[in-house]
Amino acid sequence: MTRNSLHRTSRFLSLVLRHRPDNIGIRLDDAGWVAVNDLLDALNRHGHALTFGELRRLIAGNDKRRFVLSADRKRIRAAQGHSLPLNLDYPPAEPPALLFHGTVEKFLDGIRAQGLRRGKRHHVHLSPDDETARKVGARRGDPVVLKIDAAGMHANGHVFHVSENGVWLTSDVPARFIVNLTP
Ligand code: HQG
Repeated sequence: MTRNSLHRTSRFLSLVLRHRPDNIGIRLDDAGWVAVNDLLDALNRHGHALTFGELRRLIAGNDKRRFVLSADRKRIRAAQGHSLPLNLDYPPAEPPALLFHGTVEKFLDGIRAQGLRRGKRHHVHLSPDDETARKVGARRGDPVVLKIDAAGMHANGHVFHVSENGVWLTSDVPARFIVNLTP
């Protein structure tokens, strides 16, 4: 398999494991897992033939570690980013003092008025460092990085989770906890 076709399959896998398992006729369990064998069979039937070895290469080579194998390597799921109503069962975790959110200028008025909202996703996504947040913002244009007083939120009862691939998740971020949101 070429790098290009692995990349294409990886994007398709994001779609299937986060949003549309029905596209290839599979079901995810309540925590987003599916048996690797069932997934490979279904991908085969839908024009994305893949061996287990290629799947492992795809998982290891994924820039954001979007996919995770279970410890026994029999099941797979997306680490985060779902729009399906699942419970990823990440335990609550104590966040670092500061977290970062990458966005763009045009969203700042909305963020000032409402704080960070999760929209269609399960959570607001926060990055552990400025550089990662910059990349997230750059998906939409000139990035603006917001600094979040995560320690302050945590002290005020906000619950955080951290995904297997290091994304910090929380339900919403009230504007008062955004340290550098200029009026
Ligand atoms: C903005 C990618 C107006 C928010 C990334 C963001 C991430 C508001 C956009 C993951 C707002 C939502 C998630 C408000 C938030 N008013 N705009 N009140 N509150 N926004 O894509 O964080 O490649 O749902 O700033 O790397 O950009 O998919 O969230 O710009 O980890 O693995 O509304 O997606 O990962 O956009 O990205 P998104 P996000 P993957």
